[in-house]
Amino acid sequence: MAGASVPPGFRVYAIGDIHGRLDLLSRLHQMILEDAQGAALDARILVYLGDYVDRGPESAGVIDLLSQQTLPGFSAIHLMGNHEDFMLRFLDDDSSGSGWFANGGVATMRSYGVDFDYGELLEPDRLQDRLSRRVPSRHLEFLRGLPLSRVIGDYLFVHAGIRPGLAMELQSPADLLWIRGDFLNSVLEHGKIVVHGHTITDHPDVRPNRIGIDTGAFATGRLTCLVLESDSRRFLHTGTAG
Ligand SMILES: [Mn+2]
Repeated sequence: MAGASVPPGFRVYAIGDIHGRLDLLSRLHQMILEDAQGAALDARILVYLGDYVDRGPESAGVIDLLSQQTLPGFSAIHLMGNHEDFMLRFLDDDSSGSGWFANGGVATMRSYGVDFDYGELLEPDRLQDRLSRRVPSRHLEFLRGLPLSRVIGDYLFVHAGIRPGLAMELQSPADLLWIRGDFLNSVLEHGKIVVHGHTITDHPDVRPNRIGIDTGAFATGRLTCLVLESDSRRFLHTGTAG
């Protein structure tokens, strides 16, 4: 899709998977503030692509920051990632615990002050109870209210991707949160350029029909932000190129 753009006067900062790295998020926020300073803009929009929790050490801190005020002068869109879905499912149904624990959920529980030894992972009902008492209602409201996708101009923002060839209103939440191969390998035009996280690449994965910006921040220290303005694209990153 040549010439894809966002509306005149808009600048969009789309941020990839954070996974508990409050340190990197804070650094990136500072970079964004400096980047936007003095620019003549009608709208400065932050789009967070989901996966705020799990794996990294400060999931509770990330949710606390995102669920409070946004950067001054910006509006913010927070999308749901599959890891927020994991966490909410566990809080609703302890039988889903083992899948979440194996995918970084243990780090999230610790970040909420729920400490345990590994034997206790076999008693998910007790851990669910302890976590429920530790997660502030403001965090829960934030998590439960996250939308799955948003469109701005010629771009669609979503955590994982979309099922190629299917209209947006027919997409399943499971695909929007989880899809990989069928989306990543597709060369179909989707009507919009899809900006997504979920699947880690060393560098932003820029294709004609999609842009992946999950650079594995929790392990690499490299949190990536795509900056869109008019028909231009550029990137901000924390950490060093590697
Ligand atoms: Mn992720």
